[in-house]
Amino acid sequence: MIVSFRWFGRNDDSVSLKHVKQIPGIDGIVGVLSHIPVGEVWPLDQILKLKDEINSKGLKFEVVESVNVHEDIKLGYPTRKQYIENYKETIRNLSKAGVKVICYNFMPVFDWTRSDLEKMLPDGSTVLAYEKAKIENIQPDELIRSMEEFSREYSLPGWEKERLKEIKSLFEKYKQVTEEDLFNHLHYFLGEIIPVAEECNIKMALHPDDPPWSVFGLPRIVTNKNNLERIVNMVDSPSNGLTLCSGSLGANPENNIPKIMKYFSEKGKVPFVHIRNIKIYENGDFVETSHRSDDGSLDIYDIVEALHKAGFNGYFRPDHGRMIWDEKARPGYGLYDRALGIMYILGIWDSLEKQKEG
Ligand SMILES: [Mn+2]
Repeated sequence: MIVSFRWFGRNDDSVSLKHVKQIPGIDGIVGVLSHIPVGEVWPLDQILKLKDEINSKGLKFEVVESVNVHEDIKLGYPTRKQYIENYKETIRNLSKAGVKVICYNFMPVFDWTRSDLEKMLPDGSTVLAYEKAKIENIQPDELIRSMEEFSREYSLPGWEKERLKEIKSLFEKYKQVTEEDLFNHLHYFLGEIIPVAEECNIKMALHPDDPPWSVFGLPRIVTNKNNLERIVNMVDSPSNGLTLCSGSLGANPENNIPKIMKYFSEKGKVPFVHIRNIKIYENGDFVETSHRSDDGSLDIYDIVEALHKAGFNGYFRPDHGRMIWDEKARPGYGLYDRALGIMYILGIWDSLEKQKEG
């Protein structure tokens, strides 16, 4: 298991690479060029600059998250052709810089969705939270305003302003799009990009929808084991893989996360894993928690054990963390709790390794 840490770049992150390097067991950075508009090619010189900066601190740069997919591709518009060509070019450029895994998602309009970015837990920490009633009763543009208000000065990944300005017309466009249409558009996209990724020795890793159900009536398909299976079978290639994210898939209690992790890892379809715990309430609301199994509804021990049993040797990162010890950071992406998460997961992993030897 290769330990990595998401970092948004020196101008868009409160955490320094120097501090990341001090996390025990850390191997590399999950990087991004967040200022490149969705649909445009990531320029090689900028990728190489980022790589040099990361490498100069003794960290590797082998995973990227996210190269976002233009809405015209998800909508299946004829204009997708150019955006897909651009995407291929980005894959080629990333491979020239030594990147091995690209995490992406296929969620219409909204990336991850929460009702609250600073929900206080009983221990006084704050976390991202999802209250169903709040989401059902809020208009999308109100949600965007409140997300912006709480995002501090940082850009929110997947909530690019230029895209969200056109929110109303996007909703109109998706009215015609069924889940089956979305599957077809994903299939077309994979058919185009996976051969390029394969040539470049890059593994594409599709992230599940977060949360794994429809929000605001938009279609969502990356939500459960059956759909994941359908997607990895669309194009049969080692480059057509998944980012299995415990906290995203796990928000639906019907998704058995250890089983899903083991099943797809054994098939060789999991180049990248996100580990996060959440506490799910009776009514389906959830809050993010510390990684510890006792603190949430997911058994992180079982999840790590499932990966260990499957011989998982891909990249992992702690997903979100709580905001603790008065840290001021991008919601979900402080240093302290994510570092604690890594230590918890490595503690489990190391003891499993010892048991194997013993
Ligand atoms: Mn995730």
